[in-house]
Amino acid sequence: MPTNPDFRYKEAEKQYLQASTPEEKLRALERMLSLAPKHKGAEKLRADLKARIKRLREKLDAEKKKAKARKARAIKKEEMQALLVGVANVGKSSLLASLTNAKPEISPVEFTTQEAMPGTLFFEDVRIQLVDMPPVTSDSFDKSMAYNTDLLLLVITSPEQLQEIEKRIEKSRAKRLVVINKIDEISKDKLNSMVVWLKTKGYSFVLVSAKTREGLEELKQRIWLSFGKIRVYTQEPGKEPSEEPIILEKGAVISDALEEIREGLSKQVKEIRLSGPSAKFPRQKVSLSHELADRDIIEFSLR
Ligand SMILES: Nc1nc2c(ncn2[C@@H]2O[C@H](COP(=O)(O)OP(=O)(O)O)[C@@H](O)[C@H]2O)c(=O)[nH]1
Ligand SMILES: [Mg+2]
Repeated sequence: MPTNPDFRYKEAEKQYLQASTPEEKLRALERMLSLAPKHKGAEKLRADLKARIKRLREKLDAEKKKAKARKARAIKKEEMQALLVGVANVGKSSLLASLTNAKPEISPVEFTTQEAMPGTLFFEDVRIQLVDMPPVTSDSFDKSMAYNTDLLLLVITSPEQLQEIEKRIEKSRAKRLVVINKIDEISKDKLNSMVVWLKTKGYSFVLVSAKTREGLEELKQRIWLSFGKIRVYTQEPGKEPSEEPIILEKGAVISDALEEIREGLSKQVKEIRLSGPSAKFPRQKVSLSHELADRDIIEFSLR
């Protein structure tokens, strides 16, 4: 095995040139420094290596910090989540600002939104997580979020944009609701032809203007309905119904509601009385298998 320091230095230099990651580059540079000649004539070489090592270390540290921050900001999906997706400048951020408590940056400059931003939409006793997304055409658009969400709000101002969006999210199984925004500045003719086209394509859609707020109440309603869930309230004998409903899938029965409150609760109830849309009359006595409807009120006593 050759022990010639000059030969080993050349080997390390070769590793440096062939390195495929910054980490490998850094290791090779450190090795080069340890093998570099120590005499006075090589001072400049050693100083140069040290400077390159320092720069690379700083770059790696900065990248690590960024990755960590990105992870910390990752949005935790709530029970009901809808994403605002679309190309640049269609008014996604404006819609988030109009529908929720969030304060995103809104601007006519394209690609203003670089990162997903969540807000909470309060609608008739329920809270829905609404997320403003970077444009689908940008690198910062996180496809995995589109695959894991419940509802995609496809925000468009012209029909071609819909194909542009679908190309990028076609594999997502989430429900879709098309939101045509800026109806305050779209001509009647263009709007009519868009409506006809969406109908033939079988899309559900809503017409809105984030600017004039036209259609926003209907949009909220349609968002809630898209989840296909029901709200059920509980009531203790002689008291007011609960303010926060239990959210259940359509088709849920009384025992589902009780188990949602506390595991095992359905085995402890003595008597159940039901009021609301699915009851024949207020405080009707029902069994655990009674199918619930939106806005039902359950009253129960324990054994
Ligand atoms: N006329 C009109 N302009 C809108 C409407 N919604 C948003 N804008 C404007 O369109 C531009 C882009 O809005 P922004 O919400 O940042 O779009 P994003 O890129 O999709 O998030 C801004 O100048 C908004 O003021 C709308 O309903 N009508
Ligand atoms: Mg935006």
